[in-house]
Amino acid sequence: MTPTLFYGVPEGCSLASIVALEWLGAPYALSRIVMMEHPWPADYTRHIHPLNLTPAYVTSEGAVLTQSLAILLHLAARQSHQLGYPEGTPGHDRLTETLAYLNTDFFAAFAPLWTAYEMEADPRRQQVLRDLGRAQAAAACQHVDGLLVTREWMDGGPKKTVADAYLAAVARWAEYHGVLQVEAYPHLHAHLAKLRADPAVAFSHAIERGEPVTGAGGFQGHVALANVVAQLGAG
Ligand SMILES: N[C@@H](CCC(=O)N[C@@H](CS)C(=O)NCC(=O)O)C(=O)O
Repeated sequence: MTPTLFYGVPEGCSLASIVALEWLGAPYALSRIVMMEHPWPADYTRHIHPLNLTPAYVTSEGAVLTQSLAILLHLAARQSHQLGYPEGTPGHDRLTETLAYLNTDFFAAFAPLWTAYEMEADPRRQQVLRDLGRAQAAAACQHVDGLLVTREWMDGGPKKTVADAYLAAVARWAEYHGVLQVEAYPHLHAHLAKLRADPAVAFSHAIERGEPVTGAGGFQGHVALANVVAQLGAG
């Protein structure tokens, strides 16, 4: 079957997996989840992701893979490690270290902001969470800014990798929540500008916005959850 990525809007970390698929250029399909529309489809919970999160990726063999880290490392190994490095090499170690940091500490810095975002109106608690989120996000952006002083790409290697795709997906949250000016972190700002100018990143943003897209050739269109479940042969 055509590998299929379930991505979430708005502003999902799943953007990283769309970018990576687009960079690879091999055939893939997308399936869209509007994350604020509750409840999520029962079939998604039952057959795709029991935790009701995006992304989730169905491989060409019909295996369902969840967690950005697993999906991105799976994609990084494709096509002679176009977006990563062979296991057992220093490049692979540095990439996993970078991705692990971004997927845990960096991602978690924004958790209070997302909690405030989804909270029923309670201005006092929302403000506490936003203040905490601002401080955590600022420290995380400062750290990445420091790493990028000497790095051309996010993992410090000589080529773009899935770590750059993931950074493009999650670092944008600083501005989305209106708590930081990324210009205050000049190396991070420049790196994000470089990534935003990349056709695959622009394509992925257009996909999220529901706009017509022209990709690099791999994108085979959107598929409905029911069709994916039917192809899995799930009962
Ligand atoms: N550890 C998971 C986290 C996934 C996650 O939190 N996804 C968010 C979007 S970035 C989501 O689906 N949220 C759904 C919701 O909040 O209802 C991963 O890295 O894939």
